[in-house]
Amino acid sequence: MKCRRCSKPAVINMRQHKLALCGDHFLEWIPAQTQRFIKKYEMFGSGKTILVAVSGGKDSLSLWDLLLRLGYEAQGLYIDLGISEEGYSSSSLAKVDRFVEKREGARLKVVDVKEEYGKTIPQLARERPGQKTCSLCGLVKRYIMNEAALEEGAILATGHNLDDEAAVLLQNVLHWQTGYLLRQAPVLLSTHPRLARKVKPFFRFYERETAAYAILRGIDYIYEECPFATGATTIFYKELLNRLEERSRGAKLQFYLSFLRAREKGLFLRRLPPQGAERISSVDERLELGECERCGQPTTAPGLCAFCRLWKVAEAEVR
Ligand code: Q46
Ligand code: ZN
Ligand code: ZN
Repeated sequence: MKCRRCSKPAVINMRQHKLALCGDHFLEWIPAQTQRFIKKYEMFGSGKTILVAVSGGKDSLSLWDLLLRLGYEAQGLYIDLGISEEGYSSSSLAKVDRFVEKREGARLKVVDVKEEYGKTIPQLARERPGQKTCSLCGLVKRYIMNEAALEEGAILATGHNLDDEAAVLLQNVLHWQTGYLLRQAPVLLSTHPRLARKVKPFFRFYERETAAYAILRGIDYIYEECPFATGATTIFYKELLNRLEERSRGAKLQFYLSFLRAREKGLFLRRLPPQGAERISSVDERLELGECERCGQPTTAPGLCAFCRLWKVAEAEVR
């Protein structure tokens, strides 16, 4: 197969776009597309600080690399979860450190969960056999990412790709999780002074495209999945979607883009009973956001937010 732009041998064929490209043209195409998505979805403008949450994997490191190349003020955030199983956390941090060493001016902030809060994620999970490790970990990561972005006065960017987003969408649709569907978007606005704006500039790229970018750019990333990811339901949904994609070119992209269009048209808005004048409100709007008594982050629960409740119980157990 030949490159559509120069007829050299193609290194990637993106069937959903009917576009095959050689390495050089692919390395031009990815940044141009990313820039287009940043503008189209009004993610951020130049002059803003972007905090890229990096795990050592291909998506997040590629995103950081690309934003730096595009000239954005992009800093990295690595959360050390203390996963010693298969040396996961230390190997992933080593990849991030290598990445930083090679890029002059790249600034990295590291938050060590054990140092900050007293326990690693596996320790925390072992004490709560009824809860899934990934749910605990997700809660901790989301909280730390938000705090770090607020501290830096930055917009938080994550490397989620289309395969990640479509898998979560499928999961949410199968359970008709309207609350989650309402909050699933490439841009999450800051709806409270203690909530950072969150963006996903890679959300329209297939996973194989971000992997190809990392390889062609010579980015050394951690190939192994986190040991706790084995058997995770998202992996199963990704496989299902890949089977669908094999049968129907572009199915994953269409699934997600059609969802965004439906969301924009108000499919997930709920009409409330008239109060004076009838009005339409989102499910989110109806949730009263209070502030956590301990950390001040917005929460729908009275008293402490879920993160502070988690660590308060952990502290009580230590005593
Ligand atoms: S790091 Fe954490 Fe993931 Fe590992 S424990 Fe689960 S959520 S799988 S992206
Ligand atoms: Zn070419
Ligand atoms: Zn709190």
